[in-house]
Amino acid sequence: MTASTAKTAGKKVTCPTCLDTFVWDESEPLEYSPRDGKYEPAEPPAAGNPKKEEDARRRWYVRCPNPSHDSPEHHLPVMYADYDDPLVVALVGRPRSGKTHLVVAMIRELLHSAAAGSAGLRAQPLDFYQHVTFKRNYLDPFENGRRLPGTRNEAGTYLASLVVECGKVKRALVFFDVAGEDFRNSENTRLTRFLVNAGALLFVEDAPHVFRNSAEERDIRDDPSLSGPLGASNEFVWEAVGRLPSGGRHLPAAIALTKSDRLRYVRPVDRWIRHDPGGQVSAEQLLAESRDVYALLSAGSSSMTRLYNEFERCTLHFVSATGGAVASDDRFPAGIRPRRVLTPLLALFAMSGVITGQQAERVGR
Ligand SMILES: Nc1nc2c(ncn2[C@@H]2O[C@H](COP(=O)(O)OP(=O)(O)OP(=O)(O)O)[C@@H](O)[C@H]2O)c(=O)[nH]1
Ligand SMILES: [Mg+2]
Ligand SMILES: [Zn+2]
Repeated sequence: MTASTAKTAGKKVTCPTCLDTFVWDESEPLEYSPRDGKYEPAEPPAAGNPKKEEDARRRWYVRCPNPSHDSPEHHLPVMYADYDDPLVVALVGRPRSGKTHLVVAMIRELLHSAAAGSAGLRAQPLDFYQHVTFKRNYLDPFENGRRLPGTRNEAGTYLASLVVECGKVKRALVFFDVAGEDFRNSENTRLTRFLVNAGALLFVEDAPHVFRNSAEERDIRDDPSLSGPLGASNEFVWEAVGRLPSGGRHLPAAIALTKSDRLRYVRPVDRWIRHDPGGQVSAEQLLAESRDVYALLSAGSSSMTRLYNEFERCTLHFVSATGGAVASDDRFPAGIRPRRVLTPLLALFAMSGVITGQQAERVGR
């Protein structure tokens, strides 16, 4: 038994995939073989050298016992047990609102940007092999300016898992991003049961959808990439909120008005969207931005302003995942230029105790 094995023995963990809680047992570690796509019993490391044992353990997995037997076989990296239960970041928003592009842009900045570093954050993938797949399917195409497809997640699993460190805080993170349509699917509620474990909520609304009275309106209405009637009430969001534990109003919430590049000639969006605050966490700036988004939304989308009023700690944001619209060949013609995408995530981190300090304490209040 390695030192870490002893530390985690008997620990209760909640699985990010099936969300069952069970007693951790890594006495039969597995190793993943990317060639066969299989998990096989791990070679025991050379005994007596704790460094080698630790290094071997980094590549080990355990099979989730899934006590409720409701999910296909799945595995957890053994490192998972070294952390507290993860912060489950739940994306919620209507179909085609821009959830997937936004969360991919966020994770990209969290992992690789200087801005994340300047906020004191260090993030890395929790599961090496899963990350290879995530990178191939999402990060790389996004980076190369390709439009990401609409979400079809029949398993209801998380999109990505990371470990984030900030000062003394070390926390696993999992991001759930289902198809907007799934929030209205009352037949298969398994797809949205992650909401029961949500620790932070990222509501996504698209700017063109709620902004009706601009000169751009006709242009927006004719855009085939934007479905649904303008200004329609957001039943997707309310279905989701209805499933949150104890009403969910105590959970940290950020509302991202994405595709704000479409409003870049509209005041005061132009001012916000031109400037990216990077890793800065300023309670005053977040409040000023929230006020401006609120004022703009109160004309069109009562759902979002109502969320802001009802949630105890909530911030509102202008963001753009791509910096511009997609062209007919499913590419972003000028490549991707995300704007302010890290800010809602930093606000959520501040409200959920990943980022600490006096400023963080005041965010969203
Ligand atoms: N102009 C602009 N368009 C965007 C932006 N982000 C996404 N889009 C467009 O909006 C479409 C929908 O974005 P998605 O991220 O797939 O939306 P979603 O909410 O994940 O959709 P579902 O998975 O179907 O629920 C994309 O195909 C893009 O064409 C943005 O920041 N700016
Ligand atoms: Mg999606
Ligand atoms: Zn599980």
